[in-house]
Amino acid sequence: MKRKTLITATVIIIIATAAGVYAAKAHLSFFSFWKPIQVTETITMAADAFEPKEISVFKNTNVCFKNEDDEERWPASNIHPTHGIFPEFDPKEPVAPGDMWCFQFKRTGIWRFHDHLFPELTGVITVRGS
Ligand SMILES: [Cu+2]
Repeated sequence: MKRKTLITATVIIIIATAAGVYAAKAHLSFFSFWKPIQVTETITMAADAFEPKEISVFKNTNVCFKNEDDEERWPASNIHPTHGIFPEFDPKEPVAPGDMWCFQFKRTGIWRFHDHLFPELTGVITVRGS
């Protein structure tokens, strides 16, 4: 009897953990009080654009900018050249080809950005509360 109870409890814990992990990945609001996983999104800095150019994420998401260009790139908050709208959203230096720069968005809002070295390249990150 005790062994059966132990097995049942173990199965319930495994299912609950799996559901929690799935919920955290899928941003299900019911489980938003418990997010064991750091959610990360990647924006590729391709030769002529940010890909994707627009993303919507939940607060505290870590957004990584991966430089797949063969030149230095520099993602940063608008407005060019001062980046004053969200000054922390700025690596303050170029990102070398093949490197990546990540930033955790702790503030909700609609954050427009550009490439400081190629200001015509732009994008938008919408950060929602969880
Ligand atoms: Cu700039």
